[in-house]
Amino acid sequence: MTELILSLDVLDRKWAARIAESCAPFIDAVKIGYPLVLSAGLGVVEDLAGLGLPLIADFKVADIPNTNRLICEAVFSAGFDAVIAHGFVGADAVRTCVEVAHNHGGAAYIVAEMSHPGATEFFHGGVAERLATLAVSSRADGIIAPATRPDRVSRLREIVGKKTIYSPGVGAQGGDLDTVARLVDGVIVGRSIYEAEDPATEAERFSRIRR
Ligand code: O7M
Repeated sequence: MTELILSLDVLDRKWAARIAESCAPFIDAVKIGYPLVLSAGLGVVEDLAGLGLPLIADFKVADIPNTNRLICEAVFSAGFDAVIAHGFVGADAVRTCVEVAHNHGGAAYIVAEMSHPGATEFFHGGVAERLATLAVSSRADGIIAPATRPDRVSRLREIVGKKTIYSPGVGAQGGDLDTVARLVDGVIVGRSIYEAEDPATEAERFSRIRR
């Protein structure tokens, strides 16, 4: 079974809650980040908490250890269940995010390689492998890897073993749902669902990967 994670990158608090509620039966978690939190405020976490689904904070945290700690403490105090952080800031900064997450009974995921075309300028090749290795040595719960490059996901799987891989880039970015679903633990889908005329119907269609 592969999880379906709804990436709720909409800007309106009520619209976000409505989409999440209608899609809830078909998804395993909700990921929100800067677009929604900066537009609607942290109160949106309270709106979504009632769904009973894990809530992932996609702030791609990337700072010195002390600032990472402050950000992650705020994330978990707000009610999130997991945080996503960048690994290129180094082991000490990553370990801080993992520590705070685990102290709160939550999870921390590290971005290993990104899905957009420009990602190959820096994140690609050996760098992504090193970031995945860092995620393992830092005891992170898993990595983020690109649905747009299934071959790279397979390569990164060799490094992280049974650790969780969550993968964005399906649909709007061109990644193929069924191909990537076989390789990862969860697929992150945004626009293909929340921009659909009927998001719940689309979420149900995507939810075939959960079987
Ligand atoms: O399905 P989309 O393209 O509308 O949305 C994808 C979401 O995943 C969106 O929130 C992106 O910011 C995020 N994402 C990527 O698209 N590519 C990446 O490499 C990494 C992420 C991400 O979630 O990082 C944690």
